[in-house]
Amino acid sequence: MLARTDLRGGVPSTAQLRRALPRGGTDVDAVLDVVAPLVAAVRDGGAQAALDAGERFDRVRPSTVRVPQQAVVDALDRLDPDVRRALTETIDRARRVHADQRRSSTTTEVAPGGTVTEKWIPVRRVGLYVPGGNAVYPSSVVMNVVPAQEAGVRSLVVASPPQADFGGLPHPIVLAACALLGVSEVWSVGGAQSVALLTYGGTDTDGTELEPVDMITGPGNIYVTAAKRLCRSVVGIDSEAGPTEIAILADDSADPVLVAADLISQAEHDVMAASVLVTDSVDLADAVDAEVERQVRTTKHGERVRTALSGPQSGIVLVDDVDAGLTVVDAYAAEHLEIQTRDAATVADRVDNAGAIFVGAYSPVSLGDYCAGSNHVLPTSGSARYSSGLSVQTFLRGVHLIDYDSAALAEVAGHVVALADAEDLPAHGDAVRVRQTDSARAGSRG
Ligand code: HSO
Ligand code: ZN
Repeated sequence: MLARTDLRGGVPSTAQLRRALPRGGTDVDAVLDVVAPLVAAVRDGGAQAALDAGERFDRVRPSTVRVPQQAVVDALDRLDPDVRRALTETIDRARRVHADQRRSSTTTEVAPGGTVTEKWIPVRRVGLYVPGGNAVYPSSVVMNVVPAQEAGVRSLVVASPPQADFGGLPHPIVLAACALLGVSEVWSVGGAQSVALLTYGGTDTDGTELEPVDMITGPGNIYVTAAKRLCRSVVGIDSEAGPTEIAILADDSADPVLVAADLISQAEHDVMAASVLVTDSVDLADAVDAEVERQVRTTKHGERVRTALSGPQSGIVLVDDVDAGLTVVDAYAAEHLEIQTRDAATVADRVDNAGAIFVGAYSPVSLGDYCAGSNHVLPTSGSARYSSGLSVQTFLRGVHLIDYDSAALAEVAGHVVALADAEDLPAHGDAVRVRQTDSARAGSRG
């Protein structure tokens, strides 16, 4: 089922690797024409336009966008106790990891009397999108909300698609997760219209104001991603999330049963999901192939998994050795990378590009999806080469405070003037020079 790419006999260049490696990806550009008028309609028509779009595309129309507080409380009351305990543990672990990411401000005395302080200020209001679709994702509520809260974001709204089966409210497990996290503002709106409404705000059907946000995070389908691309000049966005990916770097010490299970686990998300094994062992490749066939027969979403694993985005890459494998996984820059080799921690330490790295046989991606304490909103489609997963940092802005006294300014004034003149911007130099004359300073004080 898994196609093979044979890279034995020397590691190709990064450019060749990028062409040779299996990779799918969605064509967001292709839906921009459909999404742009929808975003414009919601910008101009607010909540009514968003609800109209939901009714047209998803055939469900909640009476208000804002979910009544009582519905959020009720959802938690009805939550299965096992799921409640699991979510509580997930939240607790995620909080511990994300609390450690908080940054304190730094002050550098650049010269006597001249300091630059970098202060970290949380984004004021954030919209967190939680998709519906193939699965419900209360875990994604946790992964979006916890870093925002730990960063000190004071105003948070969770938006998730209305479900016809639940009276036009988002899925009850999503609502229950919001309640557990102390999130009281939830909007029942999904898809591209959700991103547009978060961006521009509007007035709800009962007259309540729906305040626009400053930043939107969270993964969604191709329409959500297109809307994020269109709205990103007005709001901040975390990233354009593509289908989920797992790459596994394994040698002959790996257990094919575990490797196959992990490849299947992420393929379960989506027919476009990518599962890639990179190995220097043909025996392991053969064993994993056989194991995948065996396990797919009994897994619940077998059809979806089969489609994902046999797509061009999935496969097995054969390499000469683990060193060559490291070059391959760095070029691929997977959202999730598992290291199932001898001395896995040392090998993991040599990886440059991955959204998250799972070390050894007992750290599967599923653990990170739910309960490791790490974040599962991670860079996809190779963007791990230059970006990171969601963290406290996502929700903070570093602002410089520049505080020089007159002596400190005088000391460096000549350099400012020289650079201003070199750039033919003499008024810049004058703004410093004018502070150097006693009369000007006395005048400004008087
Ligand atoms: N693997 C997904 C996250 C997820 N898995 C949510 C299960 N639920 C993307 O990192
Ligand atoms: Zn997952």
